[in-house]
Amino acid sequence: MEKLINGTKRLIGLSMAGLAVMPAFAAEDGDDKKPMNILFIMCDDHSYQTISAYDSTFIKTPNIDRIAADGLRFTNSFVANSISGPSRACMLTGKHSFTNGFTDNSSSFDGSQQTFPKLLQKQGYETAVIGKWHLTSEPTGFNHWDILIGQGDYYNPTFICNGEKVQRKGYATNVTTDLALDWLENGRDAEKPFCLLLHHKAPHRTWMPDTCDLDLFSDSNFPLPATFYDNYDGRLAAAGQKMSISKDMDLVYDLKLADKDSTIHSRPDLEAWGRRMYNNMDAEQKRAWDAHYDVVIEKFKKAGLTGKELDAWKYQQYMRDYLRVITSVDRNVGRVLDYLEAEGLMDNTLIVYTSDQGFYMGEHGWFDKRWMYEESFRTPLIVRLPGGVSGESMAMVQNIDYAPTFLEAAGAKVPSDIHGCSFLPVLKGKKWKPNRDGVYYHYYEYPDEHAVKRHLGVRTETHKLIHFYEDGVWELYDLRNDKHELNNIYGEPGTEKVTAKLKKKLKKLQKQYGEQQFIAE
Ligand code: SGN
Ligand code: CA
Repeated sequence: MEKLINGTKRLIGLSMAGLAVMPAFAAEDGDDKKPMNILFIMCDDHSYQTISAYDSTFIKTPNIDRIAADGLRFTNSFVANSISGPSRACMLTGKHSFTNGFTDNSSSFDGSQQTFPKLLQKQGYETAVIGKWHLTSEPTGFNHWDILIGQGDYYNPTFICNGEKVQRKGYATNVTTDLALDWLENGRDAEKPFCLLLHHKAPHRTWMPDTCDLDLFSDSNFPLPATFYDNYDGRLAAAGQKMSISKDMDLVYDLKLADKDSTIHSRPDLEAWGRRMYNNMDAEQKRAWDAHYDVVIEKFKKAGLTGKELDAWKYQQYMRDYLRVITSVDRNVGRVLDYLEAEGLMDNTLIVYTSDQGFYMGEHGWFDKRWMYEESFRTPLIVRLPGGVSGESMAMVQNIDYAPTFLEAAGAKVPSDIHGCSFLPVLKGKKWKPNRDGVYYHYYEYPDEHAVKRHLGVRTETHKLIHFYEDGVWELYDLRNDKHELNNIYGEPGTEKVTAKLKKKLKKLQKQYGEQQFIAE
C-alpha cells in the first residue's frame, strides 16, 4: 500500500481483489434493498450546548444541522462512562466498562474481543477508523485504520496508518477529513457496504483553532452560565474537583498566552506544554497565530485583570477558542455531506453525529467532563436514517446502544451478550422498549488530573441517584424541578420512597450487567 505523505494525497493500490464477497443481508424493510452504509462521525468533547440543532445560544452549526434536518436529535442521549477511551470501548463493544475491560484512560483495549466493526466485517462490510482512537492497543476489525497517536496534535499531527507512523502537515480536523474522503473515494471496495468511523480529535483541550478561524467570535461576549459561581453546597465531590475555569484553567496552556518575552507565567508544567504546542507549528502557521494572539496578549497585559473580572475574561477566551474549533468541525462535516450527496450515497447511508461525552461550557464553573451530572452524562446524538423519521426524540438511549443499532441496520444478528439495545425502531418512528429500566453509569478514573471521585448511579426520566462509593456519599436529584442539579435531596424527609426505588433499580442494573467492581448496598 502506498504510504500517505500528506492529507490530500490519494490512497491508491489497495488490493481488494479476491475480497469481493457480497454481503449476506438486505435492508430490513422498504423497497430499496441496497445495503446500508454507516458513517459514524464522532468529535471529542463536543458539547450539545454548541450544536445549533440543540441550542443556538452560542454558535450556528449549519452542517451538523443538515444531519438533524432529516434525522433524529436525541435529547436524552447518555454515555456509560464520561471519558474518552472508556466511552469508545463502550461504543465498540456495546458493553459497560467493567465487561469490556477499559475502565479508565490508563487501560489498554483488549482487541481480541467482539466489537461491532468485526461483526460488520462478517456481514460483508468494509470497515475503517480514521482520526482519534485513544484505546492504546492497535485497532482490530478494520480493513483500514489511520489513527492519531493518543490525543493527537492539532497542528501537523502524526498518525499511524495501518501500522506505519506518518506525520501530516496541516490542521487535524482538515487532515482527518481529507483522509476520510480519500478512503471513501479511493480506498474502499465500492462493491461492499462501508462502515466508516470518522473520529475527530477536535474540540478536545486545548481547543486550538485553525488559522483561518482565529478571528471569529473576537467581538462576542457570552453570558456566564447561571451556575458559573456554584458554591457546591451539599455536593462534597463537586467541591473537591480540579476543573474550575477560575482556578484550574491555565493562562498559557489553555488560553494561549505564551508571550514572546515570557513575562506571563502559569503552572510550570502546563506553561512548558503551552509553549511546546506553539513550537509544533510551522513558520506560516505561527505567523497567522501570532497575528491574532499577540494582540490578545498585549491587551491582556494592559488590562491587569484580577478576581471576577479575570474569571470572566478566561470564560470568554475559552468560549471563543472552543467555538472557533467547532466552526472548523462543522465546515468539515459539510465537506463529507457534500461528498455523500454528490456520490448519491445519502439514500443508503446511516449518518451518526455524536461525541464521546458531553462537556462543561462553564456550568458549575467548569470545563472538562467525567461527572454523571447532565452536561457530561448527556452527549449529542443526531442520527439520520434514510427513510427514517426526523425531529426530536426523548428516548433514553446510551452509547452502549450504538453497536446493536448499527448491527440491526446492517441486517446482522445482535449477539445476546451485548448490554445495549438497538434503537433502530426509534429511528423508524416505531415503539421502542429497551431492555432496561433506567440508565446505568460508572466512572472509575480517580485520582487523576481533574480529581473527580469514582461514582456510579442510575437515571430515570425524573430522578438521578449517584453514589460516590469510596466516600460513602450519595446524591439524589429531582430533575423535574432542579435541572441544574444544585439541590442534593438525598436523605431529606419525603424522599425515602423514591430513594428505595432507585436503589432497587441500581441493584437490578448491576446484576443485569454483571457489575464486578462495586456492588451498591
Ligand atoms: C487530557 C486532558 C484532560 C482531559 C483528559 C481526558 N489534559 O489528560 O483535561 O480530561 O485528557 O480527556 S491535557 O492537558 O492533556 O489536555 S479525554 O477526552 O481524552 O478522555
Ligand atoms: Ca473526550
